[in-house]
Order: sequence, then structure tokens, then C-alpha cells
Amino acid sequence: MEIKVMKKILEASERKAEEIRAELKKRGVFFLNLMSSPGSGKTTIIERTVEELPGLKFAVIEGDIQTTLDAQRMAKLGVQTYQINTGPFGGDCHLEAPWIATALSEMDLNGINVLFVENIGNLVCPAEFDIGAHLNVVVLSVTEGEDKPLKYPLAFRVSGLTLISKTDLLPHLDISLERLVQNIRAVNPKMEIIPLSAKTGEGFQNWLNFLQNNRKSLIPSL
Ligand SMILES: Nc1nc2c(ncn2[C@@H]2O[C@H](COP(=O)(O)OP(=O)(O)O)[C@@H](O)[C@H]2O)c(=O)[nH]1
Ligand SMILES: [Mg+2]
Repeated sequence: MEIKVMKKILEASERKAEEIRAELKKRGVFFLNLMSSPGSGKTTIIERTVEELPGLKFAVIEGDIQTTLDAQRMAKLGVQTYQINTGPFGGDCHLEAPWIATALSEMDLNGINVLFVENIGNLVCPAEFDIGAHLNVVVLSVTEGEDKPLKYPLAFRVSGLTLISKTDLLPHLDISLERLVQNIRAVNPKMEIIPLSAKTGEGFQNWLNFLQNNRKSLIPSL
């Protein structure tokens, strides 16, 4: 009986994810789900992306167990932001499609081109839940070590793009970018990989181009 109920909940969540994906595509909104360990640079990447692409209108859903700190950073940029805190509801370490649907129903999506979800910081739970994004993105900073794609493979399997962040720190670390890329490809041979630094801007244009190109291929009317 319990198993039956669990299956029903998961099926409902998956159906909701499909609905979100279809609805946002119809409305011309490209939806990206950013997943990573805490502190890999997700918020900083979103901030710089918003600043570098003034021609696009962004909306952000921030997922955190506690605080509205990241939402406050977004609000400073004038970006419409919706905060989901899981702390009061048991402190879940991921977001789920029905919560995203609720957030979207309370947001004004008119004229929005790109929606970012900044998922809750960890490389485990968020990967298990389809939240209806058109693209899952892993952000992996160079300080996390070469072995993380092998240790946390699911996040890399369900994502289409890895942003290797904080490349400005490479000269200070004993990490091989080449081996890190090899490990990502060992888990997901089709993964797109863009190394970048949101601090210096190195590689950032490659990410902006990727974002624009994928938005255009998702929404053919552009
Ligand atoms: N050196 C360096 N530090 C960065 C870079 N991007 C972010 N940081 C720093 O990393 C810390 C965590 O960044 P944040 O964007 O809050 O990470 P999040 O937890 O994934 O959202 C902050 O102190 C940032 O200033 C980068 O490209 N290079
Ligand atoms: Mg953040």
C-alpha cells in the first residue's frame, strides 16, 4: 500500500514537470535548473549573466533551506525573484515540480525570456527530481576536486551542461582541468562543458552564447 502511494506521488510530480516544460516553452520562457554544491558560484553566475544580457528579461526561483539572502542579491539587480524555503516544511534538500508550479502561478511571466531555478545547494537530492526545466545545468567549481563527477554521477547524468566555475583559481590548485573534463565525460559522454570564471569573465562569453543559442533552438519563433 505504501509503495503504491509513493508511486502515485512520483507520477504526479513527473506529470507536473512535463506540464511546466510544455507551458513555459509555449510562453517563450527558457527554463534552466542550476544544481551544485553550496558555494560553487551559482548566484554569482546568474548575477553576471543578468548584467551581461540586458536585452533579455530574467526571472529567478531561489531554493534554500533557510534565508532569503540569494533572493536579496537578485532583487538588487531588479530581477523578479521567488524564494522557496524548505526549512519550515522539514528542510528538504531539493525542489519538486509542484512547488515550482505554485511559484510560477504567483509570478508574472509576461515578457520573461529566461527562468533560472537556483536549486538547493548539494549534488545529491536535486538530481533525483525533474522540476520541468528545459535544461539541467551542473555548476562545479575547480576547488571541489577532480573526483566529484565520479562520486556524484546522477547530477551529471541528468544534466546537459556543466559549467566548470572559478577557473581563475586554477593556478593556485593542484587540479587538472583535463582530468576533471575526462571524469565528467566518463559519466556523461554527451555533456557540454564550459569552463568559466564569473570573477574575471574568462570563458563567460561561451556560456552566454550557449544560453542564447539553446534559447533560440527551443523557441523557434525567435
Ligand atoms: N575566485 C572566484 N570566486 C568566485 C567566483 N564565483 C563565485 N565566487 C565566490 O564564491 C563564493 C560563493 O559564490 P555563490 O555565487 O554565492 O555560490 P552559490 O552558493 O553556488 O550560489 C562567493 O564568495 C563568491 O564571491 C569565481 O568565478 N571566482
Ligand atoms: Mg546561491
